Amino acid sequence: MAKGTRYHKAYSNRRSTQTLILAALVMFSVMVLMLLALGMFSLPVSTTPSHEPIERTTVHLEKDGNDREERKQWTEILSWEPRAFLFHNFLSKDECEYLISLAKPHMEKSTVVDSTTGQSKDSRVRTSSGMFLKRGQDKIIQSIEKRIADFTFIPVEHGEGLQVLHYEVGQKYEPHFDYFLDEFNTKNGGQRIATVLMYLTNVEKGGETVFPSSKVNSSSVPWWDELSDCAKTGVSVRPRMGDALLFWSMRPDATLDPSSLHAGCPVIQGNKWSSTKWLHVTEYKV
Ligand SMILES: O=C(O)CCC(=O)C(=O)O
Repeated sequence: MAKGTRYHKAYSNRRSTQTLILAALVMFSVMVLMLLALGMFSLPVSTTPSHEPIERTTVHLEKDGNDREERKQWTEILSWEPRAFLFHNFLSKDECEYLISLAKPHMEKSTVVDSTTGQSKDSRVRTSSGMFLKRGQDKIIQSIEKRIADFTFIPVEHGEGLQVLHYEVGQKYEPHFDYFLDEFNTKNGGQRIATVLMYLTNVEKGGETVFPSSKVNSSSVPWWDELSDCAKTGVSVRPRMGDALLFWSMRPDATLDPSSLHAGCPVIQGNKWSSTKWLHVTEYKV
């Protein structure tokens, strides 16, 4: 009998310990769920870009005269807010020089779009000179435009003609958005969804493209001291011949992304040549 009582006591002690552990686990889970719901606690999700370069296979490009050229290409994730990526060695040296030679005889003072009328106007915000090439103008342009479509997954037909820009010492493009806030400019092709900015020359000092509202800051990069002051807020890209910067003016949910605010910093030393491809949501008629 005494043996039976001891067994019963030990059994019920074990049961109550198990019940206590179970109750504690349930209470802990409820607390975690409540904190998650209140936004006071978050699970460890990485929101910063990895900065891990994504290797791409080396491309073999067929040049005029069946000459083959090899370039090592890789993509760097610069920022997720805005979504910005740098594609190294996107253009060959020959392609960069070709774009400059096509544009050079036709350069004119750059303009900006008037947000009330949608018309081009002269501005002190943008002091470079530039010109537009025709979409599909020749075989080399067609091959660059096809590469842009492959890289962005946006069809060639959604792109405006390439714009070639030239900045001399002191010239710049102040912070602005590439998306439109007027109805006039969205009639053809809808909103601008993304921009591909290709650097056609190196720049000795300054001339960086900067995203001042980016959540990421370039302060950890080894070349921080070489950046001009203008490029030290947010994330910035130093112009390197052949590299292409892709950034999105719209978020994946199709809303406009104000973190895509960007600027071309003043050139301090040297010359900056670049080429811009603006891509629209639907077909852009040329
Ligand atoms: O030249 C740059 O770095 C910026 C150019 C730019 O913002 C543009 O063409 O929209």
